[in-house]
Amino acid sequence: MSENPTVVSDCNDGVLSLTLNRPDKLNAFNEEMHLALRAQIERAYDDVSVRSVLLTGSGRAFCAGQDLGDRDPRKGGERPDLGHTLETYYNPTLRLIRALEKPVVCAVNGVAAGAGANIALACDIVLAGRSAKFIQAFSKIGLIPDAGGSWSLPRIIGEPRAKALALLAEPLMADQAADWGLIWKSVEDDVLVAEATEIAKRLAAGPTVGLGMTKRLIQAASTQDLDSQLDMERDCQRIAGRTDDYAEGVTAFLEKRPAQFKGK
Ligand code: T3D
Repeated sequence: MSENPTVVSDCNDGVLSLTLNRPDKLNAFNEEMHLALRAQIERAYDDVSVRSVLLTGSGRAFCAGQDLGDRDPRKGGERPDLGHTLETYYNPTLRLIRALEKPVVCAVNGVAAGAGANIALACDIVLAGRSAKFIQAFSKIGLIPDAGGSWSLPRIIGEPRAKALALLAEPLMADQAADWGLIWKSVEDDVLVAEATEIAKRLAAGPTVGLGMTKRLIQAASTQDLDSQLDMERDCQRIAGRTDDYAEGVTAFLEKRPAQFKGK
């Protein structure tokens, strides 16, 4: 491992903790950090000991989006193909987070701007420190909301708020983000990581197969009709009903004791 990794990882109690780690750049994404984050999420797919993921940032920010130092027009040369960089870096990571059938908890520890905000919003349970803010910073530099923002924002908070945030690029404080239902909750800064870790641990001790399918079902609901959703529930419940964790959950209920799920 590099001496100063751009993503610090640690796996404990079934939780893969990932910390974006370029604090002097407010954890803005360079190529190395893109690849490191993606590799860690791929690890979460492959490693059965990982049963939830916790994503946060080091220092005073969560993430300031793309590293604009790498996009400096004053350096000359051809104008960049940003479609290519989305296709190569952001989009695969966004797709991986959404498709991972394990819960991803995000602890937004400070400002989340541009793609940094939208990566946070792609996670399954998002907590933010009270001083954190979300900024759809794109319009300030002539870009459009990416990293899934143009899709997730109107779905979560509706067109009027999505448009105002994206067009004006005004910061949205954590409390208001929680009031609008953009995130799960806002908590005091000094308890953020502890609360998020607690949630990630609880999920890691849960019935992983059922939790994964629950995530898939809820995500599918926004793009399919009720009949398709009912069919999908039937198919997923069939699988859930055959897991060891379901047998354990029912047995534990009948024996009046806490269930000991194994994630199988
Ligand atoms: O390019 C593509 O591949 C397409 C994809 C694009 C995706 C995107 O994310 S586009 C949007 C990029 N992000 C932004 O536009 C946000 C830029 N940053 C800011 O607006 C502000 O820094 C913040 C609002 C996030 C925080 O403001 P503040 O006042 O708390 O901090 P600061 O003083 O502006 O920043 C502190 C340092 O971080 C500073 O460095 P210095 O002067 O101390 O050496 C600043 O330059 C650096 N920094 C912050 N954001 C970025 C960054 N350096 C590089 N890239 C950044 N995005």
